[in-house]
Amino acid sequence: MKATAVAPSNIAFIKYWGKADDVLRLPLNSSLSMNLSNAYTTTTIEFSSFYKEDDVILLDGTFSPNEIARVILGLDRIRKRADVQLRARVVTSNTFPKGTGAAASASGFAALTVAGFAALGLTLSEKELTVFARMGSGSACRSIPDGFVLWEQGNSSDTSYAYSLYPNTYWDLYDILVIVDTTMKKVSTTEGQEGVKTSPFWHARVQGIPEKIERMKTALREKNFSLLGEIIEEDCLSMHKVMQTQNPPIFYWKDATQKLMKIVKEWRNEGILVYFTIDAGPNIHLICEKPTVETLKKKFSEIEEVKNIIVNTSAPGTHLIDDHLF
Ligand code: 2P0
Repeated sequence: MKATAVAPSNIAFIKYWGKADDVLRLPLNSSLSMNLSNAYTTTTIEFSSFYKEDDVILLDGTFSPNEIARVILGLDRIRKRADVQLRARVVTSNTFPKGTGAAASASGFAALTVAGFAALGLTLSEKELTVFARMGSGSACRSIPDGFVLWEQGNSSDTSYAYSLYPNTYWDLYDILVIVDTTMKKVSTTEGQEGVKTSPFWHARVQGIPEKIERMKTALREKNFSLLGEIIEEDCLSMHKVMQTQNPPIFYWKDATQKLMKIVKEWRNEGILVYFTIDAGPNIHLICEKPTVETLKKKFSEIEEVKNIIVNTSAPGTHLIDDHLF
């Protein structure tokens, strides 16, 4: 009754911001992402009558009481589906610290879902696994399938799920996560999204998403990097415009973030093909193809605001391993 899963975090090229249903975590729009090879969570779960209550441990940090409660709710959904009452021990570890701008809730709930059902001996379809991961954290559903993933908005729990458009081996794309600030964000993504409809721009953004997804699919199909990059920046800026015009407004960027955004444009003018995207935090993801990675690494050494980088390529989805954490 023990299983261990490894789940990648993912970076959204077209982003999820705002829910149509807060409890089921149905999104206001479809989103599209790439799994990250060097930002992942490993989770071991054991269900046993030996445990009198759920025990949730993060090896490389501490969970807040709210985070533990959210994990236990995830365990409850798994128990209900499997029709068991057993309590569990959950031990988890991330390759990246919290607050770095890689989504720990995405990889965390993907790993919890896959390890949890496997530990109970239940085999679910990939689609159903993405539905359960989504109820833990929306973006987690995108960490279960391989490589380049589409999360269909849907209009019910069963129709809002994620699937792979292309495996990770399809295109050697890179995401360099550039850390400029490691302080924890003050507004969680769950809280932040509650105010989405107070922005006068949310509806316009959501309305434009289906067309943007079609353009992104074309860019992926044709491996057209500049088209892909343009859409990535366009959607990042449109999401942040919504965040910044909510009431109360949320401004995740720091001076260093904006400096990097400008520098990326200058680099493009110099002929270096790189585009940026930013999630709910100050750190910035630079998207490029393989030949550009070394050039960028040299450039970063000249920018004092760059504290660290995590170089990711596209990764497979969540999978089970035999090497347990306890
Ligand atoms: C994304 N983000 O698509 C966007 C970009 C943040 C900015 O998905 O409330 O942590 O757990 O469903 O999944 C963050 O949202 O929110 C997110 P919940 P989640 O990657």
